[in-house]
Amino acid sequence: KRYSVGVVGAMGAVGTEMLKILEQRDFPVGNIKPLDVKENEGKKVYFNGREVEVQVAQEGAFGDLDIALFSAGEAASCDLAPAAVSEGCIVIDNSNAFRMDSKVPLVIPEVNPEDVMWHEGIIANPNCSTIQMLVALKPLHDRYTIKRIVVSTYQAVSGSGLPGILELEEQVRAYIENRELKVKVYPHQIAFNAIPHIDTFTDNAYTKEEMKMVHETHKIFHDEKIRVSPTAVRIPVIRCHSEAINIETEKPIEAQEAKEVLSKAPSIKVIDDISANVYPLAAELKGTDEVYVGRIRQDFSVKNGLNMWVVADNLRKGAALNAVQIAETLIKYKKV
Ligand code: 11C
Repeated sequence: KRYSVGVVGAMGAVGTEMLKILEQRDFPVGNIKPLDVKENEGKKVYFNGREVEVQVAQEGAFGDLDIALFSAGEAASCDLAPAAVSEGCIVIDNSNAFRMDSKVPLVIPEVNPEDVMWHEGIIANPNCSTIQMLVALKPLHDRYTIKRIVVSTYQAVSGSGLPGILELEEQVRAYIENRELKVKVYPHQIAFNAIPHIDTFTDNAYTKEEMKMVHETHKIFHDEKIRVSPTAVRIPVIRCHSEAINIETEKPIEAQEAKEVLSKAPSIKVIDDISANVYPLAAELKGTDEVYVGRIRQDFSVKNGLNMWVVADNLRKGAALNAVQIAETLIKYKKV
């Protein structure tokens, strides 16, 4: 069977990647329908060597689709996802709109694929920082039972879509040319800086981005007991989020054995040879699909603890790829 697939936000940073990944993975697409805002109506995208016109994402546009991959921001998802479902298509939503809704599964195919079984029309794609963290931690949680996670993120500007990328590039140019730096997307200059502030602050003095990592971990692992202590930081990297992750486990954990467990886990590549200065690097991993883990070492400050460095392409595994893998999981479980 081939499926009629819509991509909402087809001209955006993640939407572009979704189209590419559907092609690259040879997803059984019968008909592709790129959808975006009115201003982009009639623009062209390429799919499997063919030019396809962008149509307007609006009510009534979903009736001929089996699956719609949404990545046009939270407001667009709130407006259009329920309409898409009532028009008969399954929505895989990359925004924060429905992630914590108890009727909506939140899925990472390597971690909780079976959760697609109970969808009622919408399946949510987790936040990029959560996805790469949990892909890396799932095999360790299974083996050693994680009690507490302390994580600091180093997040690329493409997490804010094309405007983030353009702002960094323009600020770097302005800095070199000795012009005034214009600040629009971020609360401060992002070029040559590190900003400990992603998304808005919540009442508890953490940001929304940080709290997503707490709540989404509980929902995806089906484990409310894991304590998560996050700090999310934006850095001047275009693509690939990096994370310094510390875990404390119930069972004794030993670095060499943990490395072997990680090496055998799905979608993980261990790159870890400090004698040769080898560890995962954002600049080298753009366009990749796996979650890369390195600097795996004992946390000698606690009884059972481990430290590691985790890097993944935020637009691919952190967003577009995970969404396409959810669609593949739906097919595998015959839920579409
Ligand atoms: C960032 N993690 O890097 C964000 C982007 O909830 O899907 C994705 C926001 C989300 O800015």
